[in-house]
Amino acid sequence: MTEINSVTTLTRDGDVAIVTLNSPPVNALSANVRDGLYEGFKQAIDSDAKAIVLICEGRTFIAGADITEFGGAMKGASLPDVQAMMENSPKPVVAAIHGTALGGGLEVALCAHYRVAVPSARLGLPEVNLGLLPGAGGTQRLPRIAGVEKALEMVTSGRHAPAKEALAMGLVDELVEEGKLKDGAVAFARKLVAENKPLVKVRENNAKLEEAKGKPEIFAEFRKKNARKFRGFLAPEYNIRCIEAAVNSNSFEEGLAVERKLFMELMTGPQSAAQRYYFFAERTAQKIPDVPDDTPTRPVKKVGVLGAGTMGGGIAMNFLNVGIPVTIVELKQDALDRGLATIRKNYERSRGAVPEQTEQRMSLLTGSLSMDDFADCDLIIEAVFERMDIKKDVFAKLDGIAKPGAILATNTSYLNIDEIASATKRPQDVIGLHFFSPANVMKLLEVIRADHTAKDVIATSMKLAKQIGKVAVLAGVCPGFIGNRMLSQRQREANKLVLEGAMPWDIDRVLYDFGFPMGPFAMSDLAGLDIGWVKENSKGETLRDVLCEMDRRGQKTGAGFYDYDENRTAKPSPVTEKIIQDFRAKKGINARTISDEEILERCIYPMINEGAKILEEGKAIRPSDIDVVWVNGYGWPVYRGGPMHYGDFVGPDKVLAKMKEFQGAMGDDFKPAALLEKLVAEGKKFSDLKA
Ligand code: TC6
Repeated sequence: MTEINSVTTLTRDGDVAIVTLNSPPVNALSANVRDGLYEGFKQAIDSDAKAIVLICEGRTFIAGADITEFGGAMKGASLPDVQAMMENSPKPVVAAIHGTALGGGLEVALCAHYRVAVPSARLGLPEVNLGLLPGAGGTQRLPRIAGVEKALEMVTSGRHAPAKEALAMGLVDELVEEGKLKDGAVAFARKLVAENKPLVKVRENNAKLEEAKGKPEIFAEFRKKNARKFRGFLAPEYNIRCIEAAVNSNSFEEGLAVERKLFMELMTGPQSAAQRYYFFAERTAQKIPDVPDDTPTRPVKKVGVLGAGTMGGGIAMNFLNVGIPVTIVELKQDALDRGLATIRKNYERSRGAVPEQTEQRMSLLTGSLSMDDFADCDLIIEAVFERMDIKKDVFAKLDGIAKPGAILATNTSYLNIDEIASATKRPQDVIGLHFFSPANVMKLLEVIRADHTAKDVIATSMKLAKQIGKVAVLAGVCPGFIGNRMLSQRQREANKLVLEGAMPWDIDRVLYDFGFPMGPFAMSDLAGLDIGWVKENSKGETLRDVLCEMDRRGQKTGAGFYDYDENRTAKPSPVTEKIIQDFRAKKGINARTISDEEILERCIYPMINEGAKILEEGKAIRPSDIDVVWVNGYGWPVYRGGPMHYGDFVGPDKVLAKMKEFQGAMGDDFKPAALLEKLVAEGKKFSDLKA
């Protein structure tokens, strides 16, 4: 065995040389790995071996470029040098793939002459999710193997294709038995030598590109079909342009030059910076300083859910999906029947639904009318009406029913969890698990730590969140926690702006153009204006009161802030406009023209300011956690990183100056957070704050 460097070895299996990488956690292409590959291949080529296998130790094949190195100075062998060394090898090179071959990892594998993989492996070019494109020849080689249409789909979705599909695409040449990758790859390499197979260079294979030449409609249609999905993002369009260049260029090198230029543009732009920041933000959110990774967790083998409404049902589905049995309890038989039927319907209607799977999941679900049936549950989540007296009553009862050590969770979106916990004699077992509606779809889970919540309860909740496919963020107890607390700032300003002179559709348009999937008024119409509205208490004092009284309750009644046609297409409503004008007149407000810039600043800066208050009160661990909440739970465009990243992008000094200006003109809704003042005074940014 030759040790090439700290992460690379060169060994022999008879006449086959084996270059092995071992650079945990994911064998990313750091300078060290590139150096090891370059030198390893050089020595293998110079040796008397007849073929060369590239394989990785640990959980995965190369999972991509080392993202932590982006933006810094390039050190070590360059990736193109490594690729050229492999591709020009006079002996067959075989990449042996397990785990994932992603991004730069797949681009390396595409410079091998052949690829083998175990069935559980996945292959993809996910750079688009980092606001990038595969800048090491991926956009030029993938269409040469998989064809233009498949390549377009792969690079713009970033999807990880399973090995079997990769085999069908031609990305992989042979599947080898799970657990026997090295032997399989060596045997494959030997066969190549014995049969004198050609050294296939993907770059020379133009047949699939020829098929797409002179057919610009392929690209036009692809753009049109995905316009909504790609809206606001630069990277998908740049990826498409690279594949267009592959088809239209006169040589591989010409296409490669386009790829390199567009890659650099993305790499140095703000969108990719935000998306790369966000990649690490999501992973950092899982780290809780005083609850280390090795904190013991409690086993959760059975879950209880109180309330079979939309929320309770959605919550239950998360656990059924991963094979955890659920007992769901309702007060009345008809509500329970409705809840169970809705869960079944959701399964039956879901994409790719398979009847056996639906039955299997439903078989894990037990409906009951008695909370006593929670006695054997390890975790009980209540999703009942948002009223403190009701919640306290529920928790007092759960205290009497739940087994010792069971976790008692509330799905409240704003109530004080310390107070809820005080209804039990085991506040250490009480935690908030704030799911977002629809709970079986939305990725975000706010995990709320109350004063007495035990560390192992937090560790268990974070781990369980990952198991059910959620992105969990830890928050402290405060009204609305992280997400809704900041949302209320935006909502307040949006409502004020309407009174001052903007129309709901003006505000929605500005926020939509910023990158949100919809603005606050379209959102209200979708959710229903009458959520939490009680007819008997309505005094016609707010716009919402008036609209609800007129039975304009949102999309479901065909009208709300907007008018809707039969396809639910929203149109600005003259009725709403008149109501708003009357409202202003009644209050003696003279409407003024409000610029788009003011709308954006009024809606967004108070959110950033509130985020700063949340941080100074210690209700979020770090600024990036707040960003994870907003990207996953509220549709904040990931290419803007999140509100706190955006605050840094704009500049905390500019946010502070505007808050002061607004405060002077409109009062203390805009009172700057002490932390914001402090950051500006010290010339710092939110990203300088360490947890
Ligand atoms: C590219 O290749 C561009 C090429 C152009 C040519 C110039 N770099 O996700 P996990 C860390 S762009 C550095 O929790 P999993 C991660 O931060 C890249 N670090 O594990 C975490 O660290 P921590 C294209 C990375 O098993 C640890 O590894 N490639 C990288 O749930 C474990 O990660 C991608 O976009 C990296 N590339 O999922 C793939 N990747 O423990 C990105 C991971 O200190 N990676 N880390 O917190 C993934 O999608 C997933 O990590 C995974 C493994 C599917 C590989």
